[in-house]
Amino acid sequence: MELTFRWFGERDPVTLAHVRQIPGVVGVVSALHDVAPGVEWPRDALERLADRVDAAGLRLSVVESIPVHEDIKLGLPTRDRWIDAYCRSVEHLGAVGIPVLCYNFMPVFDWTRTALDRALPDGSTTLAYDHAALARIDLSRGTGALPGWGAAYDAEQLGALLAAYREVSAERLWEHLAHFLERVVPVAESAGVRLALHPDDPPWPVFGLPRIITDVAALRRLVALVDRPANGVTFCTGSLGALPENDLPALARELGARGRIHFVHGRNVRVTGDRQFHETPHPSRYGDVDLFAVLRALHDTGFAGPLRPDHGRMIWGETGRPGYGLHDRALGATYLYGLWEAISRTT
Ligand code: DNO
Repeated sequence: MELTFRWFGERDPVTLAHVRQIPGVVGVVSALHDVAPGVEWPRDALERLADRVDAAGLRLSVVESIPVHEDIKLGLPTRDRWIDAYCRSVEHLGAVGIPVLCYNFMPVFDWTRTALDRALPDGSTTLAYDHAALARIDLSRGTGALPGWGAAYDAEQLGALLAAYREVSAERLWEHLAHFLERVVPVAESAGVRLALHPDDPPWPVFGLPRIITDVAALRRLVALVDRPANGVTFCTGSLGALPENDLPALARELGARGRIHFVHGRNVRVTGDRQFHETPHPSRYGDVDLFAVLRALHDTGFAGPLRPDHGRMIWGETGRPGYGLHDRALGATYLYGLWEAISRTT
């Protein structure tokens, strides 16, 4: 296992110097954050990013993420042009020596929460989701008010996208994913890049949009779509853990044994009701994810890829990018590193 940490580039209040001081962390997970979705990533910009990370005494282990253009997910006639651009970006990753690409196939919205500052009894704040609260979010003015991630749409763009997706059932979205993977997986394989599809977060439809990468059956179906080693997953314990029926250790064992887990996001959640959860500190006892059992399953299957602590709470008065402060993620990293050491030394 290679312990890594997400870094959002020069504008991130968490610096590479901070990351370098977290025990056990050797790799960085990052991206080019100023390229428009769909556009080919310039190789020289990737080289500069990798050099910057090297100069800090770390390595660029994973790109998270290259966004998949909505035309690809919608299956529009223009999609093959965007897929070509995606393939060129994947080739550039390979040329620069970045071995893993984390991406997602969620229509319009990436990870979604209904609160970014839910207070926990210990005085920290965390990210929370409640499906009933989601239904009350007004999208008529675009995504401006929505928490959490990069893409933003004004009212007109969002209205057009939501209307276009009315034609796309879950099965159609699967077909569009297959079309994408049939073209990108062979390119990734030749370039020496492993594709790691991130599960949908949360793992159910939001705002009437289909979401398909949600559970054990979906992940099995995904790896079978194009049955090649380069077609794998990001095993995100927090996303998958929001659905109580997902047996995470068993799934880690199954996909790990097949060599299809290319990246791991370690995070914990407490499920508080139907489609309702909040994020917790990483250690197993605080949430519903048994991270010890997941890591043991990964270890048993010989997992040697990158793992990063996922979202942290805001603690010790820190302010910053929701889910991506320094302190609690660093505690998470140390916890995951400690679990891995204990498992390694006792098996
Ligand atoms: C959230 C992240 C996601 C992830 C993308 C991958 O914190 O895990 O935004 O980066 O879904 O494409």
